[in-house]
Amino acid sequence: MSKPHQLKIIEGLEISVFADNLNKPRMLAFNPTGELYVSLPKAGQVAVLPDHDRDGVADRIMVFADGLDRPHGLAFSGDVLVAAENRRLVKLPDLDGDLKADREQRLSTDLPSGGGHWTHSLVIGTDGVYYISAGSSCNVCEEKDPRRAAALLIKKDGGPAEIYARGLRNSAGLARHPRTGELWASNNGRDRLGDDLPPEEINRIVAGGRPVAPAVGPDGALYLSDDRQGVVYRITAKE
Ligand SMILES: [Ca+2]
Ligand SMILES: [Ca+2]
Repeated sequence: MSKPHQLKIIEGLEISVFADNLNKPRMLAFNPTGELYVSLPKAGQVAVLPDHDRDGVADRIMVFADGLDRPHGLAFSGDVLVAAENRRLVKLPDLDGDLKADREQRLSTDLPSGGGHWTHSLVIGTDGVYYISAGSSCNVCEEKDPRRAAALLIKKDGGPAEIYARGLRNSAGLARHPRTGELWASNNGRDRLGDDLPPEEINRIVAGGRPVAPAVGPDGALYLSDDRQGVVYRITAKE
């Protein structure tokens, strides 16, 4: 485990551990009935963290899907979980609602992979299309593959990944504006200059032009994953 770091939180908010002992947890997504899903790329799994007694702590950690290739981005299309793996985009329907995926439906096998920045984040547009981040293949270089350092688009019914926006070195965080539907993307800058350099940016992606992601729960709390500590935190307003 890497060195623990000090968490800082602004006045008036409270942070607590929602779930721990997770293997490098990354992206979070809530299903329509309020269960939290987390991707565990190193384990090749997606886990679900139900909190049915609503005490602000996950009741247990359940494996929802296993044997995946570095699943990272998660999003719900209705009540069906969609996961962006290293090369593939897959739907993982849970037909009987037992919090275990029953089958795998392939949407695309066209995600660029190899080199650095293998994580693909995922957002589903209001029109059902899939927006997927594809980071650069290297730290600081002239990127040769035009589909790297980009946001990609896959049509609702699946198929090839087209370029949607360029000039995004590594957009680990993608989000859709709840009212306008516009895509917003964090951009992680170059490595090895320390934690504070270069200053990072958040981009609003305009059509034709451009944390680890948090998730808001049905209880109004904010949930954040910390892959270095293996923890999902829950943030609420102080009573
Ligand atoms: Ca609980
Ligand atoms: Ca099931």
